Amino acid sequence: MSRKITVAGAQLGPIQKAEGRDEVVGRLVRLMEGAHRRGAEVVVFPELALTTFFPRWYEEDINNADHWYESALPSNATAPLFDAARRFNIGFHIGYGEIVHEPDEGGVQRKRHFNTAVYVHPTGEVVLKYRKVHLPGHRDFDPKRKVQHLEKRYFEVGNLGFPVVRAPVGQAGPVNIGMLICNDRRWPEAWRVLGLQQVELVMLGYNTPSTNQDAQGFEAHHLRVEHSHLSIRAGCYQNACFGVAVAKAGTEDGCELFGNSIIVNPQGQIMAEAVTWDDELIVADCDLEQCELGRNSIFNFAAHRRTEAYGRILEQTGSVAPDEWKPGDKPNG
Ligand code: CDT
Repeated sequence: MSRKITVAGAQLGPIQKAEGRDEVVGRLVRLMEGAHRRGAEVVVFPELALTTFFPRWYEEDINNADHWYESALPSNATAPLFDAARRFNIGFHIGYGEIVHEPDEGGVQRKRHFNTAVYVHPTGEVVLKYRKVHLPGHRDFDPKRKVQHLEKRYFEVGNLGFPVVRAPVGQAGPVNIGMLICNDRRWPEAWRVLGLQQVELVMLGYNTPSTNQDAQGFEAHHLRVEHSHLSIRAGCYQNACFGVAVAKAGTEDGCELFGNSIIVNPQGQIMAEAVTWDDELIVADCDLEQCELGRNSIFNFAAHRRTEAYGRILEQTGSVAPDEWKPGDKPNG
């Protein structure tokens, strides 16, 4: 059986704070229809694709912010997306704010908020759910910032690990699917956990401001896109997988997010890239057989990984500077 699939990334232009879910879902359905017309079997929408990037808005009591989250998928507002998936026989990935009542790590049942993504089969069934692990930004209002980035206030750290599911996609039969969300793409540990499960297709959405407010010195505009692409290309190459990385882009509530969504192959090559910062489809044909080369040669993990040398990765969170070497010391201090 051929292991070829056609994938689409559906980049979104800005979603303003006042834009209702119905309007947004209409845009998503139009993009999904376009993806279907171009032969795609899967379409990937960005992180928090149903609303504006609400973590930029400070809210004293997070309980007043529940309207930004989804408590059910599908809901009345999102049902047209699920109906369209069935109509066009296309699977889709979407990121959203999730509100759920479930026990916390201490076993206490309570309301919880996550930055979540799901992959939905063309039947409308949710095949895979992932909750963002690497939450950037800060918890409290930061008066020094022009624009807040309150992901640590709005979301708990994801508690599902980095799952990979083997599920049918289009004509290709089962495909090993995994997900990352936005900032996760910068962390090689996250990619490697997916790679260790033989992931073949990584779907990821992002909302990335085009200026870095944390930069002490100047971080050139173009390097913001470069760092995003560098991370995704390296992740795909080092883990022998395809990646579909999709932005919400443009000027949203006065804040600029970059676009430049890409589809990447296991050689780390960009197969397609968005050219606008608006609603735009990118499409590529992916031969999943290409995952075999890296997986069976340079990145044959069973043959070449040396876990005995990686202890620090799990034992240590922050970096620690070494003692200074002085003349007369032994090698390595
Ligand atoms: N959404 C998200 O994760 N954005 C981050 C930028 C955060 S800037 C405080 C990213 O890594 O793209």
